[in-house]
Amino acid sequence: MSMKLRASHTSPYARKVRAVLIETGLDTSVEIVDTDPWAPDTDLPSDNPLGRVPTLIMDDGSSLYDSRVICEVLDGMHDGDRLYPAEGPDRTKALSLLALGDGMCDSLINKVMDTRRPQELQSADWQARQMATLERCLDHLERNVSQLEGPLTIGTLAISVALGYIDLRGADLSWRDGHPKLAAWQATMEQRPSIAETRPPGST
Ligand SMILES: N[C@@H](CCC(=O)N[C@@H](CS)C(=O)NCC(=O)O)C(=O)O
Repeated sequence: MSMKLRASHTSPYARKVRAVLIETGLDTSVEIVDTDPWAPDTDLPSDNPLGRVPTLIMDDGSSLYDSRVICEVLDGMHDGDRLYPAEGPDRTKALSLLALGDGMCDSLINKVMDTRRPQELQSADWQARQMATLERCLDHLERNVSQLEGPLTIGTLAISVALGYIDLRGADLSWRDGHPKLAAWQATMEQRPSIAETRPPGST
């Protein structure tokens, strides 16, 4: 084992990569190195100038980021069914779902980071905008839940991870209320080892 994944337990982007490692059977080939990107003395920028997790350190010491690139490169390293479909409508659909899942995480992180600022620097409007985006995405997924059916892709994994991130950081949304089809879909996803074994500590 010589590849290393710099990741934190709570990062949804890192969770997506860890789920891909399990789905592809590559989890035994990559060592997870716990990294807090917010620690003032972190050496993460020496591997990734963005200073973000996940960052994959390859055999030759070179680094890969961000999560979408890491997932696609890992997907080229195994012999099973591809999580990134070949060119065509299936790929377009998978990449769109991937963008939706990642974008939902972006919005929730934007909101959470704002709540961590001193009260006088916080913006209620900004926080409300992020939550409105999230609600809109949840409603969209509920209406289009059939898009999530079919073979597992990087897109459906990303949506499942995003819903898990709402359980961790946006539990007050009670997203399952009002989104019963999406909740049922996620309950099935939660049976998969890649989702069950990567659940962030402290999530519902
Ligand atoms: N688009 C990136 C997002 C990565 C990201 O924002 N990671 C967060 C943790 S959840 C981070 O490391 N933030 C530290 C920072 O922005 O300084 C990806 O998909 O990998």
